[in-house]
Amino acid sequence: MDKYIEHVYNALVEKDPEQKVFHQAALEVLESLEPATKKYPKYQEKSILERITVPERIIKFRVPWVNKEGKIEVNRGYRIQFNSAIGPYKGGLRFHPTVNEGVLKFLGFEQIFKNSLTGLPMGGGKGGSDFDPKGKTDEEVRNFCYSFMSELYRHIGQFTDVPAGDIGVGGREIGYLYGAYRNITNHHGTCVLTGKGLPYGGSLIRPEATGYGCVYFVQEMLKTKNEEMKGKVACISGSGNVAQFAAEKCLDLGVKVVAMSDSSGWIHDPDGIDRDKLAWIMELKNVRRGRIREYADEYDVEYSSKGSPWSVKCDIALPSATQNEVDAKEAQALVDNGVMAVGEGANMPCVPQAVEIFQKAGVLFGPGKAANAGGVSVSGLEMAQNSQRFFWTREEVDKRLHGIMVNIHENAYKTAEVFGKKGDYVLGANIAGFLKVAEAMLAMGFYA
Ligand code: NDP
Ligand code: 2IT
Repeated sequence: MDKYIEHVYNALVEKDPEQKVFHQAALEVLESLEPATKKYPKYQEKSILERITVPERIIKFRVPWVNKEGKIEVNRGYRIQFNSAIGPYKGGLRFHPTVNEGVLKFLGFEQIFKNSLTGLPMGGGKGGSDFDPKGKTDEEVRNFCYSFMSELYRHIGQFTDVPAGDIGVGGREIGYLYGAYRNITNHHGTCVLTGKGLPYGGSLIRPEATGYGCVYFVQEMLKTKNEEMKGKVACISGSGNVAQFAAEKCLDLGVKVVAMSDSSGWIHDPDGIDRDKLAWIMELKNVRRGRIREYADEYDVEYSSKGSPWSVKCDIALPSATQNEVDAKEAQALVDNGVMAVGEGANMPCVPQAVEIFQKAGVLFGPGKAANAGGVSVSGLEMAQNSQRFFWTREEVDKRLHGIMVNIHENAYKTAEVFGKKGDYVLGANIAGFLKVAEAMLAMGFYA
């Protein structure tokens, strides 16, 4: 490893030794930036890597709320305002028991480069809580969201920081959070959150955007090998927001989806999850809030709580659940079964060894910060529509989303080529995302 990169990485580990998942994300980015920092010494001279790896601000607060027994529970709340060189902080809120400062620093750090790749003026941020919405009543979730917002409201705003959803934060939670914001501040705040419901300022296609965008990105990767989506077989992990709409776009493009999962297990449907079955899954997950195991009972297919969907033979794998869900063994199984393309719907779902296995085997590998950038892109489009006090049609938003994903692909592909690593989308996306932010930081002097 280059001395400068090593120095920056070691400092991060030394400062916060327990933040393993953040170190992992930082190392991947730092290693791939080496050709850029060698080519442009100004980044080292102006300490850009030292600055970009430390959040501008971390807000950490207690969230007391009342459960259904009337007892007060307390969770931790966070907002990591990582980098605002190219625009207001932008990124989701995650509600999951595994949330801590290190997890949110990893996600906020990724978001800087992802948001830069979209071409829209958005900085990087992330937030959330170790609150677990699973199994809670609507009232409990609402109580929690109100309390969470009663601190967060003073740190956000259309020109400051614009949160959205992530794991455990979907339409229901955004509704409660927005309601709390309005109630506390007595104004609508133009665009203080994205992923809003349509009746109160949301954008068409925002719920679909991450999944659709991921499939558009894979489609672009396949084109570089003169391959098309039609007729391919896909495995998708997760059955939440990203997974559901990745599956829907696969169906639109003639791809057969044979596996999906949740945190308890996975189903294998060799006949394919068709539109009716997908609608059933959406109702199961978004309304009844049930488990994917119920699909196996309903459609008489195989369910397993052991292993993962990655043992099923497929052409396209779309890990869309959570970080580090695809290990080296699973990556090897996918390669042995002839996988052609992997698109990370989730943030960093493949461990570094898995990425290496895919790349060595010549599998097209689309890293999350490029492949799943569709969600935050349409969040940016939601902000644009809100600022105009106007809305665009479904077709208009989808066309813009598609255009953005094509651009991100081209940018990552060409950047990798320029830096001598043709086909390496990890390096291409990291450098392309970095250059814009670094130039903005240089232009603004050392406060940025
Ligand atoms: P959801 O909460 O809607 O769905 C998450 C899915 O992943 C569920 O099926 C969940 O299962 C599963 N899951 C969560 N944690 C684990 C775990 N530890 N092990 C196995 N499965 C797990 O979240 P999203 O679909 O919004 O997010 C999925 C991924 O996509 C995350 O990595 C997120 O950061 C990323 N992402 C999301 C974007 C968005 O716009 N929503 C944009 C870009 C990236 P269960 O229900 O059992 O918990
Ligand atoms: O990881 C992500 O890009 C998101 N959760 C979406 C962020 C957003 O602001 O829409």
